[in-house]
Amino acid sequence: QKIRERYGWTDYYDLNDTYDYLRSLANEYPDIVQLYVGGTTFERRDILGVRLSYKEGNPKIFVESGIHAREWICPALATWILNQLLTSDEADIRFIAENFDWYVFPSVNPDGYQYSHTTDRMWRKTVTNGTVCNGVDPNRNWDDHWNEGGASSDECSEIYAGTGPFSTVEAASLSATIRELKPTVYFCLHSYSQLLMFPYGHRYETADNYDELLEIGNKSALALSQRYGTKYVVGSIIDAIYEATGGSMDWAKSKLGVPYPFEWELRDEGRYGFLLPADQIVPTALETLDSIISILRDVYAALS
Ligand code: PAY
Ligand code: ZN
Repeated sequence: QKIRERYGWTDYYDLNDTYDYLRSLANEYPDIVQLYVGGTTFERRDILGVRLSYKEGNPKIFVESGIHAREWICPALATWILNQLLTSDEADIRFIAENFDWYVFPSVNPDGYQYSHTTDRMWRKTVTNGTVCNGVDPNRNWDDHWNEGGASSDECSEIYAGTGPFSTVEAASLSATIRELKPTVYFCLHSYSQLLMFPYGHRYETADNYDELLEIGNKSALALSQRYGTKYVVGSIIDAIYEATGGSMDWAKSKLGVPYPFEWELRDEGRYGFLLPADQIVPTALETLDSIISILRDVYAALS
């Protein structure tokens, strides 16, 4: 059976199906969607994404989804958004589709994502052949205040930062792509906890446009809550959840100067946690898109 007949959002799909779905979009919409290889992995997979663009000269949005393997709602949400951008008639969705260039990577930790499907559903990190333990936390391996708190030098830790900044091929290669693209907006998708966060995860400084990010974030969380009453807490990573260093969003902000970075910790608050039932994919996606639209309306206004 063809992927387009098989793939949907009432179930979770593994890496091959997710990548096949991206390939099918590039086939069906060749003028709008092109495959984009964002990097490579320890097991020599591509970090595959797509560029979606309706016209020249738009500001760029980079969507980094699934950096943690077990957060399955994230790749599902990323492909759902692509489908909406391509097929929806709603004015708000057409607006964000046509006035931004989207670079969407549903699973930036593809080895880990596949491992979480085949071997260990609760896998978080990358896959490596470590000396004692497997994997690096790919959201602690970026070159910004690397391993300066909320990260670990213990190979067996869930928040193992690696042997140095960008020691993983995943973070190194993906960061090179992001540096080349220089996006205006950087979205990270994680689960769970229902938080909308922005930089920083460290305690050394606050974002240069902290007040603006907080205001945009608060409006966005309000927009998200309108549909089903889902409550999100808004704040910097260190305020909203905990200290964490060497994360991708902090790097994008401090080293690339990306003005509008946001990160969602999607549903839920812990009842199901990473094992969010598939019948919550669509409601999660709908409310999250409401919050994305709110942010992008504000960003568009701020840029014009
Ligand atoms: O930079 O995103 C950050 C730090 C916060 C996240 C992290 O630890 O990387 C938060 C956690 C995540 O999504 O990975 C939250 C979940 C519930 C967890 O695994 O602790
Ligand atoms: Zn995560």
